[in-house]
Amino acid sequence: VALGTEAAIDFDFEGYMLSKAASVNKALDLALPLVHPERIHEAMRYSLLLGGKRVRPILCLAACELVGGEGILAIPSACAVEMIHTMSLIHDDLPCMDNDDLRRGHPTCHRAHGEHIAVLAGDALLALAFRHLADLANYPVGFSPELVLRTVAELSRCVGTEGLVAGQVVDLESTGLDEAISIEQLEFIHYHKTAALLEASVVLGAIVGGATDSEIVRLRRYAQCIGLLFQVVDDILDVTKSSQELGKTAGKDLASDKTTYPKLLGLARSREFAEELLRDANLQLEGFNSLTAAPLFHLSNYIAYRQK
Ligand code: GRG
Repeated sequence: VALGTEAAIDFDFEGYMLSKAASVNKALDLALPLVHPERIHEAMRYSLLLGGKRVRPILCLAACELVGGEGILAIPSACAVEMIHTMSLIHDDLPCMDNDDLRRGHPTCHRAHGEHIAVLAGDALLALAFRHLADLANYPVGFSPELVLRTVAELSRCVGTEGLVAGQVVDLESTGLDEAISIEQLEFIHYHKTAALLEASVVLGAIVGGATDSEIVRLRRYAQCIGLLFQVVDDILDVTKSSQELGKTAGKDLASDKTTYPKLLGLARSREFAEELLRDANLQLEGFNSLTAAPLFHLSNYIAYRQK
């Protein structure tokens, strides 16, 4: 793979992920104290603080440092993107959407706290994300309000009908249909449901880190590639995992009514597509310092080669 420089090879990716996740967890804990009314704050803290790989906040911190910013500047953005991610998971799990019982190895928010509280916890996390992001008290004295405003504009765009909500609506509309949806529709869903927030995560980090417009263009493209890559690999793993479990050649996903890449393209072509997306993602990192690009380079490889 391109960019396999010595610096990138030597990089302790696991240590990096663990240490960044720890600083994000600390900041999230402080951003959401257990105050009155306790019941709602308990539910919000339950979903926000209990597990999660923190991929989005780590992308945000890594992008900030990549463009030469101090990581600390991206902490409010990192918290905001994780709050949005968590609220989207809470709402996605609700009985009126996916109706899931488990999330991150624990009962879903509505299972643990009741449906009415789960809806409100999601709403409140959405509001808190923007409140936290826009509060100048969360930045060093004298930090540019204009940059903060740009992050608010970017994040709000990725949440609504140009982002997460659009992806979710089209996904819901295409569930339970008799025939498979087209590759264009499948891509629309993934670009909006998954890639949009990954994109906002790197772009927010880049903005507060002082990125140039052309750096932002490249990082945006990087995030779109890894967002789609995440889903293509997910679909491939679904097939290979279940065929291993069942001892069959065709896994559960090829038989279910959900449209997936292996269903539309076949397994071999889906693997090739994943390789293309990985190459394209890493190509965007060329031209940056390979030492500071190492975290993002390893993150895309981790997404591509993960086994679960
Ligand atoms: C955003 C206003 C608003 C409403 C929500 C429900 C909804 C609209 C959107 C659904 C978004 C969704 C559930 C997308 C799937 C994203 C995804 C890839 C989740 C898994 O991410 P990981 O693996 O999970 O990073 P962890 O648990 O590690 O954080």
